[in-house]
Amino acid sequence: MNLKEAGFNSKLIHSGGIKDPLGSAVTPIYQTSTFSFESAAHGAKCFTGESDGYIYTRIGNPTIMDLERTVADLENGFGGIATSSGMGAVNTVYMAYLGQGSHVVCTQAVYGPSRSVLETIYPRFGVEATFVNTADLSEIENAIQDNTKLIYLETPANPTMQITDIVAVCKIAHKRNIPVCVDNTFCSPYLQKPLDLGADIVLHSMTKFINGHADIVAGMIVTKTEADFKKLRPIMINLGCNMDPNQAFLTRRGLKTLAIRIERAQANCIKVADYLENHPKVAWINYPGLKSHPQYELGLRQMSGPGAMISFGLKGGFKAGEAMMNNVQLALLAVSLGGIETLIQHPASMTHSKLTKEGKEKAGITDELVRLSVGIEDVEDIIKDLDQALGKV
Ligand code: LCS
Repeated sequence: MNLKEAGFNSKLIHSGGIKDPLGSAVTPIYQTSTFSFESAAHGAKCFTGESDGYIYTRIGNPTIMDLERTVADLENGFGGIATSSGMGAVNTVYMAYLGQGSHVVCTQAVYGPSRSVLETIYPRFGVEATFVNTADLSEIENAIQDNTKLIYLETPANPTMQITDIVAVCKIAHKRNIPVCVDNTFCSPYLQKPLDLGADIVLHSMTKFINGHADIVAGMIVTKTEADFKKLRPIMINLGCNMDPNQAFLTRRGLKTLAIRIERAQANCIKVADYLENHPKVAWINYPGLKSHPQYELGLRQMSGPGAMISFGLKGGFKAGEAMMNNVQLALLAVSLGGIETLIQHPASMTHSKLTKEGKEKAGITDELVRLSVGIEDVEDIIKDLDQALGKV
């Protein structure tokens, strides 16, 4: 059967295509740093690319390649480049497309470090960044300069859940030959396929939904074209932010259940969002599955489901949010997201704490904002836990 034509769930289980010579049903962990060549001539051919043999794990490894091919298949892309972390993927993209004298337009509410590296590290190398509300297309149009080399989107954005219209942004960018990269961490390819919507590059913190078990830190870049793949892969290899075979094995295992995990977490999240929206102590809530979300219609168009992430504010502001976070018993007070367990955290003092005060304000990361990643526990227990914690506010 041609897996390219198979359904998403079949791809989750069977994509990868690394045949083990001993018939192992699961791609084994090739825990090796280096691979022996059949001859000196074979080794030389591996280096020129005339042979596709393995050389050295930083350059390529069967366990890692199995995962790279799988995620590329799920995203309908040309190829995948696995990285040691989501930030490894983000920086590989920045390094590949940005250089002395270039400019990037970036969603203003993105994962804190994806933004703060552009504010603190890249200016040293002559890279300029403009952060805009990418939900407003005119802000993107106005921010584009002659030297803009990349448009970087995160949608839904961490932690505001703001949605950017990928199709519309790609039209604007491609008229000017600017590539578009989308951080698809909050959705995973199960809920959103940016390459199908016109993006050139998609990346993930696989630490989140793709692995889903809170036991791995990992990243992935998928490109639509061979040209972008060839531009990015050597950067990852030479930066040394490659994945490790063990990490790849666990991520590939976690990925097999992506669809059923997201279905369950999302079903829980819809009920939790409904509960929070109707709670008298909740001032506001951002969840793409609620009609009150300002881009509810756009979410329906570009995502196949609203996902399992919520941000909200309590009427008592930060003090109330703090009291709630300090009183959860089932949920963990922890950063990260997209795992099987429910997590609650405070972006302004945790994941986005390195942003400037002004940056946080403009991005809508207020002190009162609390972020919730809904897990796959029994939803009655999640709600009971939030209810008792809110009772102590
Ligand atoms: N992109 C997004 C959207 C993220 O949420 C994160 C991590 C990254 C990239 C970076 O990935 P990492 O290197 O951690 O694998 N987000 C985190 C968060 O919200 N809480 O803790 C980590």
